[in-house]
Amino acid sequence: MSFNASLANLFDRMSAMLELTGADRFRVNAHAKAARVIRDHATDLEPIARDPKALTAIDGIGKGTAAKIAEFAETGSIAEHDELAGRVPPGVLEMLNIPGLGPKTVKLLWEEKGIESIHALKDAIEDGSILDLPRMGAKTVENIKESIAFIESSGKRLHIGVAMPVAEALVARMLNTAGVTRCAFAGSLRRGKESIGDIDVLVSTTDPEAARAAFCEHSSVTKVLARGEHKCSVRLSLDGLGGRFAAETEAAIQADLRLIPESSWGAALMYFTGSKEHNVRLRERALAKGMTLNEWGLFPEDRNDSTPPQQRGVPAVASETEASIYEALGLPFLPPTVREDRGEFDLKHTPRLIEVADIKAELHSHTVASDGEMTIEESAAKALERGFHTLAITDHSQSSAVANGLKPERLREHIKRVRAANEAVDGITLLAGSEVDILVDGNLDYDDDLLQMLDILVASPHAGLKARPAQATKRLLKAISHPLVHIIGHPTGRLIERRPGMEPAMDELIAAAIEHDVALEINAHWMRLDLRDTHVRAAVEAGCKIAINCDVHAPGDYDNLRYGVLTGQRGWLPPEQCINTWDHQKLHDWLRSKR
Ligand code: DGT
Ligand code: CA
Ligand code: CA
Ligand code: ZN
Repeated sequence: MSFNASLANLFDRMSAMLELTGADRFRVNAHAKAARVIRDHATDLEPIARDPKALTAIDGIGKGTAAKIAEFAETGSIAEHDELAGRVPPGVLEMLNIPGLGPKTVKLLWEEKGIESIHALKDAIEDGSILDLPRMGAKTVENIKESIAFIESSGKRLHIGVAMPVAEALVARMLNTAGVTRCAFAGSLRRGKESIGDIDVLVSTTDPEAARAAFCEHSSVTKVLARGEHKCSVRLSLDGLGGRFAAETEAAIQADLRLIPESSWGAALMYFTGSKEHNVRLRERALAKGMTLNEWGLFPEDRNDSTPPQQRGVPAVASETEASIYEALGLPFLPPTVREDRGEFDLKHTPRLIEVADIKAELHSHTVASDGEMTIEESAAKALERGFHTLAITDHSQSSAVANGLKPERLREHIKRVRAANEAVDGITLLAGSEVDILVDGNLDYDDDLLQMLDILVASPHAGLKARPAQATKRLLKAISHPLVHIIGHPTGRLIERRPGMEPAMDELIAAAIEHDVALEINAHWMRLDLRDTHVRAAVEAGCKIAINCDVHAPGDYDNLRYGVLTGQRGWLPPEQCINTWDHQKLHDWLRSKR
């Protein structure tokens, strides 16, 4: 694990342990915030760990946090953490992973019943002794039991590419149900996160019972976890859904349906879209303006009443649309993909972020010549359907033997074939390129005279992805500085939830990419999404060119584009900074400038 990731985990654990030991809110939140800032930081903090000035210059890191980072770099641990860990048994911390079980309840179980592990919790449920606790009814206990079973059976987050089609099918089904006037998904999925804990669906309807039935009684539902007046929760089977990689690890997902009065639609959509951190900031802002924000609406504040305003018939200042609430709070409309409390509250206008419709070229694709499923012509037809003006054919290079990489002789032949296909096909320009392996030493996988013949060169790391960060940085910097390289493909080589990939110094790569006029790729495949959102953000701020490519192997891969675009949006990517949005002339001028 990287320095940043280990450190962030420690801060997360400290925050949880502080909460469990009854520390004040402020300390709990400060540690959680530090964890988030460290995890999201695009560059390795280790080199500056002993430099308090450099650390506190980072937004969200104060003196106290900086001292703990230095301590961790120095000793490999943090005394405060070890002290807390001496007081909180690890099994108690583990109980926090059970969905629906918050710190308050875990604390109660621990202090009142001496329950110190999930195992002990299961025993207390089995023998019924858990029911002695205040506010612990049979229903609550049943839910906890279900949740334990759920984390024991899966517990994993789902790839966005698996969850999205399921959510869209759900929404379509609800919209086809009698009485339904509105339906949308919210949560992390609407924010376009790379992985999804559960699917959150909101619905407005004149026939609540029909909506509940449509949601809970569908054939894909394997278990109804709750069927209440305002909220239903189900577990869905994903058999047959989700594409190439889904089946083995991702068999089930939970989905929640919330029934929302139409007049509160905007407020509910805002609340359940999150992120939680964004919501906290919104509520603070409302309070500062003398108002109260909740999932029902934005209300004038009247502190002398403890009943929520909507229950007293207080008219909302705004509630029907998200835009009206942002406006009443003095904010521009903030797109869901930026709602992470990562600086969006400083925006003066709604940012124009990249959209799928902006993309005009695919610059990374494979054909039957290496490990793709389509011929050059078949892939070109798909790209044409999407309205692209350019498709780059970039089959694998010789070292990628498992992917049937092309030996120099075959590449020469292939270049001729692409050029001939380009002559034969109307309406689109086909480029003869290659996805050239960046070898472990940073050299490229063909000689320069052969590389020079290519219209476009995507250089990607495929092997040796466990290299130490310094090694990885050196390797990638060498490729970036190669004068014939246009794009660095999936720069870290990570696979989400399966392989961490390399952890190069992203700031150095970005600076070098700018210096050498190279674009860094967001690989749109939902297993990769590499660059990841935080890397994109750093690259965008520095002014680095970005490519969004589908790395096409099969016809359906063109449809992954939206996941790359969502990742771009989460990095605040404006269209003009993405080379795939450029018109034909501009793109080809740039490509030729490197020949
Ligand atoms: P996930 O499902 O883990 O990928 O992440 P989300 O963001 O979809 O989280 P989820 O499903 O627990 O809740 C959906 C949204 O509801 C979340 O983004 C913000 C809102 N929400 C849920 N619980 C809280 C809370 O305790 N406080 C606040 N402010 N918002 C919450
Ligand atoms: Ca969710
Ligand atoms: Ca949820
Ligand atoms: Zn590729």
